[in-house]
Amino acid sequence: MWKQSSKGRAMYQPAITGTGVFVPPEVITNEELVESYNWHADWFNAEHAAEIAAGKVEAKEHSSAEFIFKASGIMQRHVLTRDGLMDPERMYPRFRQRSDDEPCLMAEMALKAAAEALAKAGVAATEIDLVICAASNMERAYPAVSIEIQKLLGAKGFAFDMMVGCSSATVAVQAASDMIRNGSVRKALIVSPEITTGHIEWRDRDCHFIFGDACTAVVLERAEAAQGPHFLIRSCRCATEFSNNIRNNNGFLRRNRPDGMADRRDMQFVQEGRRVFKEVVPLVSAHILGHLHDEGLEAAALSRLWLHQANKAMNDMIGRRVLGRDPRPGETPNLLQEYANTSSAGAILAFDMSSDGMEPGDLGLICSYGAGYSVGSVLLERA
Ligand code: CO8
Repeated sequence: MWKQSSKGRAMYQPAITGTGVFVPPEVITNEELVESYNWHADWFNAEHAAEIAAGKVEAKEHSSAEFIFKASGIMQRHVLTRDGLMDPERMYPRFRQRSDDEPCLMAEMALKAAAEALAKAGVAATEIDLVICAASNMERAYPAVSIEIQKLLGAKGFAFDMMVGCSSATVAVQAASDMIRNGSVRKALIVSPEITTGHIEWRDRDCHFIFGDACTAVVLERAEAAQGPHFLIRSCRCATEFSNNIRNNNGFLRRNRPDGMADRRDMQFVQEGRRVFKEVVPLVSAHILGHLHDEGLEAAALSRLWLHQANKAMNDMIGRRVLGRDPRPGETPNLLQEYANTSSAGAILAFDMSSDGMEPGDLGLICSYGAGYSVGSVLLERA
């Protein structure tokens, strides 16, 4: 299934032929999270009683499971490990040191999700000629995590890492599908191993509940090569607009700056949640409607809207703005209650877990949004 471009070169129809998910088995419920946080807050307040009394340090208030569910729709999160998180004097996960000869943690997660995606697509790892590791943070600067994954899989071609916050996976889908469309790549694998628990601030009640760990994988290839049910990639749209409202200052110049190695709050995830909510809802709604308009489609043509999993109220609102009515059950799948925000894995997780029952010709749209700001939408047609 190829056609000529205006310059006479072959163009191929890209398709998603397999997806896979790895979710770590350990879970922390809101109640457990709040219990450990409140324990930490009491310990902190006792430790700093004198400074708090002198007005030099702010006392920590208790968190609440009711607030968390009401504000976000989250009931629990899966985590790679609970070890360290429940220790009131530590409050961040403890991972074992790995030698350079072992797969890194992100690669290990990616291999698990990739195995499922490749099996569903009926593609051997050795047939892959592009690997993109697309995630909101990377375990190291170099060598690229994706190149390690390429080697562990026995894949060919080339690999690169991509960091666009929660939109990393959808931006990677645009990049890979464009390469497949123009023939420079035949089969691509996108993995999004998100170790969000490593970079949230568990000691801050404003955000300690938001994230969970997960990894997704997507296999893309020419539609004509698909061996089973698949989704044609009709088009992608990516947009970015700079904002400091979601920020993490940890980086390679840390050691070189005054106070850089201190346990500073801004070296973990920081956000102005309320502002993000207010600014991103109209941005994403307009982005989706613009994408559909460019395709000559009305929102009514969509049978599924797989949105980034950040906040249930936010997704309900985007669903209403895009569809012009309340979304019907299952139309904008919500996985937050079980998995929380898994950053760039979230929208792919929704697609993987809620695309059953679609008939050939049915349309759906994946849309991620997040830090940057960044937005990425992928219009799919069930083949
Ligand atoms: N328990 C009890 N009370 C609390 C808690 C808590 N845990 N937390 C805050 N409160 C209090 C606040 O202090 C505040 O009190 P007051 O009114 O006295 O000041 C009150 O509750 C209300 O607080 P907020 O205004 O913050 O509450 P909101 O209703 O706005 O809900 C949310 C907070 C849930 C964070 C909401 O604003 C939200 O979801 N915003 C959108 C966030 C978003 O979509 N972000 C983008 C996605 S994230 C992303 O892209 C990350 C990319 C990088 C990945 C990083 C991985 C780690």
